[in-house]
Amino acid sequence: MSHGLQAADWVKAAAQVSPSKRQLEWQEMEFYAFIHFTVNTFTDREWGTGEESPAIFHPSELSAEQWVETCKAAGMKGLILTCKHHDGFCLWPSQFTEHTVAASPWRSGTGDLVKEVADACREGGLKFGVYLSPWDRHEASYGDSERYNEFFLHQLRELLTNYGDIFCVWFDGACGEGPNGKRQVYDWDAYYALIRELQPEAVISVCGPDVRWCGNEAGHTRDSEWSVVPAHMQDNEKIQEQSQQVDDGEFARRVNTQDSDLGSREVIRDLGDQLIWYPAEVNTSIRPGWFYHASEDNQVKTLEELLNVYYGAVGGNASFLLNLPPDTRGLIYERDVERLQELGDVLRTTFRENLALHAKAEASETMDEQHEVSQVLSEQRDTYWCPREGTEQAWIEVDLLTETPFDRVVLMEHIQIGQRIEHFTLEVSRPDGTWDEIYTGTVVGYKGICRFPRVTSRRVRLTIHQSRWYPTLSRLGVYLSEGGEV
Ligand code: FUL
Repeated sequence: MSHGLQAADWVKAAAQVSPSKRQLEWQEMEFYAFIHFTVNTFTDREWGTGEESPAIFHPSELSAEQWVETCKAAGMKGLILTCKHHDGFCLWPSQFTEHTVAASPWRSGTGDLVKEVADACREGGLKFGVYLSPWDRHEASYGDSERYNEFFLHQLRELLTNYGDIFCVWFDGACGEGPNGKRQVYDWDAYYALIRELQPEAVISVCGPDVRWCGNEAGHTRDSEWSVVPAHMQDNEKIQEQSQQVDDGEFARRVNTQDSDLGSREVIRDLGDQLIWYPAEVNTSIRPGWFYHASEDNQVKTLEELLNVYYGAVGGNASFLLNLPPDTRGLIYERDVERLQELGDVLRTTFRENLALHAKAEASETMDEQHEVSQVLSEQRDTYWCPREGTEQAWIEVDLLTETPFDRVVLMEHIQIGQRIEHFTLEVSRPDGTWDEIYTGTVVGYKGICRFPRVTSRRVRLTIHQSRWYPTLSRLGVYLSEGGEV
């Protein structure tokens, strides 16, 4: 064992790696939108060349309010806008390039789409985030590393000072320059320092230290998504290598199955203190492409597909960033709007009533009075149950007081002090006093949503078979989805 640690010590050390305040606040958002919109919307492409004329950017009915209302109907808590995609066209009138909305006919060249969206978000109660593509196919200084870094910092400063609070700065690892293209060395440290200075609450995602890209764009989620992972996962070079490098229309569907385990004991065993809190975000589009294409109007993801990604991501210790591409009118297309409303309705109905709110709970053991097992039934976020330090196995039994039908159990760890649960089962009692296993799971983390066919029972028992040092639980909720839900 490296660093001279005993087994119990390295497990204990891993159990105590914990999130920053900004990571915690971001995690609680759970579900939020990506909006991909730029000249590509009008050229019907996924990657622009950088040579598009700003004259083509002319949405006829653009309404940021409609975007915000659609996100809210789906139950989302925030929105990230592609302020500049790889083609370099800026949705705000940047002072550092001519290639912006100011040169377009939209709002007679007086528009500022970043402002319209930021204002609509604030008005509607959504948090606002920015996507600024490091790869820029228009900007002449791209590849002249120092000059471009300066340019990029200027653009960042504009976005981080003129549009109120920003919850996320999303840096894409994608680059299609290829081996013979321009080679730009990004000054990540300078970018991060500026973000920390101007928006200290913002998380920096993907090519950044706060939020980890899940590794695919297909909506594929891991069975065991650890937030505590090896520090080398933060390596931007590696993230860029895994990111999109050719516009072949295939990348968004590809899944790399080799990296299914990023944080089990086997993976972290010899890493000593080289572990970090680096939670996952699952990003995918509601359609095959990231930008709007009329030809994809019939390929909007089904409610079932969206629910599967939602449960895999939000219910699997990750967040869900779902892309909604506005069309050439500047509106989210009717079919997508309907689908998002359906999704929000189903989620609201399912999680409206926690059937365990007035239940009675009992645990195998409890650390002290402050951590009574009844804490898991309350909706309060910062109270939690735990057994004594060093107890890795424990159980909690919840008595719903009456025979109750349900098909979802929500578990939440108190991740403020770390992620610990490694293996658990759920059982329900039969009237004759015996128990039936209905679910077996691995990690929980911030939130684990267990989905299973409807059962009717009075008691549900959670058994934690393995955890790191000692488990914590801040919530055990019991829910019933409506008949129509998958
Ligand atoms: C990719 C980009 O190349 C796509 O165009 C899109 O922005 C997606 C979110 O990231 O890597």
